[in-house]
Amino acid sequence: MIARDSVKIERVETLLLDLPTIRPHQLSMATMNGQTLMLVRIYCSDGTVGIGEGTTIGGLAYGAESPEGMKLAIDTYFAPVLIGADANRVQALMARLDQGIRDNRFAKCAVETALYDALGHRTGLPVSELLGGRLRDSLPVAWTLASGDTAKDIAEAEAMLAQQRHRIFKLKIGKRAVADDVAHVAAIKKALGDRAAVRVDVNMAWSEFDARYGLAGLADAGCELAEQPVASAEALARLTGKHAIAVMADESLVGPASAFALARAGAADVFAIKIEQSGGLQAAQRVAAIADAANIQLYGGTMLEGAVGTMASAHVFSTFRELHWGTELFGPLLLTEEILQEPLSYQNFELALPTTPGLGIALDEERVQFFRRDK
Ligand code: MUC
Ligand code: MG
Repeated sequence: MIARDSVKIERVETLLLDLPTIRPHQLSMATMNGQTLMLVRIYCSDGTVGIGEGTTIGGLAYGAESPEGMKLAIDTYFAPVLIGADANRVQALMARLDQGIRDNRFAKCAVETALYDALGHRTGLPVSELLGGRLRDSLPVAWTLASGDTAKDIAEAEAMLAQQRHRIFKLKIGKRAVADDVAHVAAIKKALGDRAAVRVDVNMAWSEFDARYGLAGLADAGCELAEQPVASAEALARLTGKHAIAVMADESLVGPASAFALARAGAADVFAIKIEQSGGLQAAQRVAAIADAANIQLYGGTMLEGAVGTMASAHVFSTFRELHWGTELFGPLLLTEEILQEPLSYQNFELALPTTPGLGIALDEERVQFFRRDK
């Protein structure tokens, strides 16, 4: 069935869900004990409903948008642009939103996800097909070790290997002295050996001087990749290619223009592409195109989204030609509660992509209402 051009957007609904995490998740800038999902639902005149999600990490600790702020922005500024508009013209709608609303990349991503989900239900196609077509049906998924304790992290990694859930581990460092962090990473790599890949995320915590020393130590310890060791793109450029460890940009990568600047400066071996940081699904594909042109390898990143944002990311990442470093789409596994009718499928170290229309997931409405903040 071809999408009809008379379908209008009738209603936009936003809600906040507070869900606990399975353990405290320690990053250099925040410790998370829970995650807030901002869900958006777009109701269309043909009866289709699309869902999207916005999240962040540690309130305003990671980026300029909070879940509460996304909700307010969508209710007040996005909804009047969307209501009455043609629901089939996703590109045109996103262009209109970009024209009238500056930044707000996370909120735009949530809305674009909902528009594509609805379009998928209308046309019978998965979101990955609407985005040009997938190249893979499942994606490797890394797990983040961030308990703050070396022995606990090793035990957690062993459990993940035994369950065949993850064999790539990203260690959150940057809170302790550099030498202590290097020792922590070395102990974990030594315990896991060739059974697992070990990478780190410093979340910008190091000075350039710290990084010169830290990257050398990490490379010696067998750590294969360091994500955003320093804050500035200039310092990233000076560090890239200096040690036998790949340097990946995360916080510096905030959409296509930044991707172009990083590529031109030679500031990373790898891009951690996140759909929210990019400003949406198509924007993430534009970032991937710039990486492709610059021979920069790709990693599918997360803002610790729940199931909706995770599946939107998976559909986008499945369309990338190259995905050398896999993904970290484990967000739903960090939460204690399920909000889908059918949980996502994590098996044999990979996340499976549904072949059903839209995102291919359905919310469990009772659970959504139960965890809703503003009942
Ligand atoms: C980040 O900085 O990459 C991704 C995985 C994780 O544990 O935290 C996020 C944020
Ligand atoms: Mg990161």
